[in-house]
Order: sequence, then C-alpha cells, then structure tokens
Amino acid sequence: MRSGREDPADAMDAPAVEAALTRAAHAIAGSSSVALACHVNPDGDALGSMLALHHALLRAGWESVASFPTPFEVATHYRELPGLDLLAPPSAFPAEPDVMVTFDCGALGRLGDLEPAAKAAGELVVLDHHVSNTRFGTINVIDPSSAATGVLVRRLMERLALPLDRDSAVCLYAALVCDTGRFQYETTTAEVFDLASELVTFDVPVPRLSRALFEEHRFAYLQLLGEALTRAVLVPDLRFVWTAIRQSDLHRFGVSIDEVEGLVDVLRRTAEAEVTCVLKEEADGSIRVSLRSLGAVDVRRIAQVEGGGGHRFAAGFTSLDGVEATVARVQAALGAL
Ligand SMILES: [Mn+2]
Repeated sequence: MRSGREDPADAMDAPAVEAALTRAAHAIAGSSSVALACHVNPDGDALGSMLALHHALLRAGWESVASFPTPFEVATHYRELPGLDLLAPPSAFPAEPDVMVTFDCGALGRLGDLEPAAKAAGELVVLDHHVSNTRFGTINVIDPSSAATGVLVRRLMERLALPLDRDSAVCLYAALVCDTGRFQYETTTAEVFDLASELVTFDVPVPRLSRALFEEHRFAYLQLLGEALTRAVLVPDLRFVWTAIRQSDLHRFGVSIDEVEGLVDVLRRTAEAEVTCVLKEEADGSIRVSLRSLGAVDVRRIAQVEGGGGHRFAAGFTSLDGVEATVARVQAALGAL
C-alpha cells in the first residue's frame, strides 16, 4: 500500500507517530537485511541519523547497506562523523531491497539514482521531520515536532532494543546539533537537551565536532567572504540586504560554489535587515538564490513565484536572468508583500 496521496499538510499527531514507529520497528525486526538511504547532498542530520542506525544495526547482526545518491561525495565538514568509510556507493545499493529506510528525505525525487530502489522496496520506511514530506513510503514516520530526523532514529532504536554506543551517539549528536543550529533554533526543546545529555555521556568529542561542523573554513573562503560582505547592499526601506558571488569571484579566490553555502548565515546577522538574499552564479550562468527571513516575511512566497520552494524562514530558487534582474525582482516582490 502506497500512501502517497495523503495530504502532506495533514501532520501526524503524537499517537500516529508512535504507531508508525512501531510498524517501522516490526518491519526492520522482521528482516535480516536493511537498506538505508538519505537525501542527495546530505547534511548533518541526513548523514548522522542514517549512520547512527547503520552502526546500531551492524553491531546487532543485521546486514545493513547505507548510501546516498550521486554525487557520492560527503562535504568536508562532516569528516568527523564515524562510519563514512562504511557507506556504499549508489551502484552497490540493492536494486530491490526487502526493507528500505530513508532519512530526512522529504520527497522521492530527493533520492536521485536511489529512487528506483525505493520504488522496488518490499517495505519503504520514511523517517523524516519535514512538514512538507510527501509520504512516499509504505510506512511514514513524519514528525514535524522533532528537531531532527536523528530524534526519530533514537526512538526507533529504543523500540528495536538497539543500545547506543559511541559511534551512534556521535552521529546522533551531529544530527541534533546541525538541525537545531547548535541548540539555537525554535526546535530546541527540553527533549532535545535530554537527548543531547544522553548522547554526550558516550564521549562525544564536542569541541572537535563543533569546529569541524561550524567553525573551520579555508583561508581562501574567509577572504572571499570579506569581499562579499564589503560589496553587500543594504536597502533600509525594505529591511533587505543582499550580495552576490560570481564565477569570477570563485576563480579569483580558488573557492568552489559549495564552499560559500554558509555565506547567507553570516549576512543574515545584519541588524537592519529582515530579509537576506545571496545570489550565486553557477558555472552555466544560472543564478542560485538563497533567501532568509527573521519570520515577519514569508520568503517561501517569493521563491514559489520564481519556481522554487522552502519555508517561511528559508527558501530558494534558480534564475536564468542574471544577478541584477533577479535581485530587482526579489526587491519588487518584497515591496509588494
Ligand atoms: Mn533534518
């Protein structure tokens, strides 16, 4: 039974999440081999939640394969997560898994070249906390009140009587710390601190993990950051601040476009701005636009008109019209909201 037609906005209540977790645990317990996958370009929660369950299953004697879609590359700041060497490339992923589990993945399309395996899986368990999740599994454990998918993994491990160990704990800690913005976002509840407290008893290297995940950058990136901040434009009337990174900047500083991912989080510190925008020119000339809001403005509405998506606080889209025309449209949209 595929339940993809359920209304995604129809969020599961706590008993429904409990029931789905129980069904997920039964499915996993009833199979000796499990295939795990997270979304393309995995972040800390996707990788951390998947690897945590992978470690726990392997230790308990399951056959477990863990992978993520092409490009099969992990961003360098996740290097401290234990078990990256245990990940299998998408080509080694079973074509028709008996039981497959996806992590932090809001839609089937986010599984890239692992999508056919998901469609062919005997049972497809979807573990996620995105409210927009399309419920593409046979068992959907979707809990938007969870700060991270890692929180759901911990609950699933309890149901499977899988004990925590250091590797699982470090991975879950990374998931938690990434998706709560280091315990700063609204999702940072007492439950989050309870879980963090349990995890750090397993000798989690908190300072080393924090530096690798959040603090450390190449000197070249910091210099490009300086340039981008110097060039940034503040539009006081709109409470709007923006900057752009062009291919020529990336070449001049020797920085890749993926490395400037965090620039928007620096620029959004601007006290005079409600909305922050970073425009990045891709090698093909298209412009990748990231929008952030403090909450008074719903930036998803701007992104949706442009064919993109996201949520109230963070949204994005791709434009083919160059930096100046694109930022002009964003400002016009902002002024009209
Ligand atoms: Mn997440």
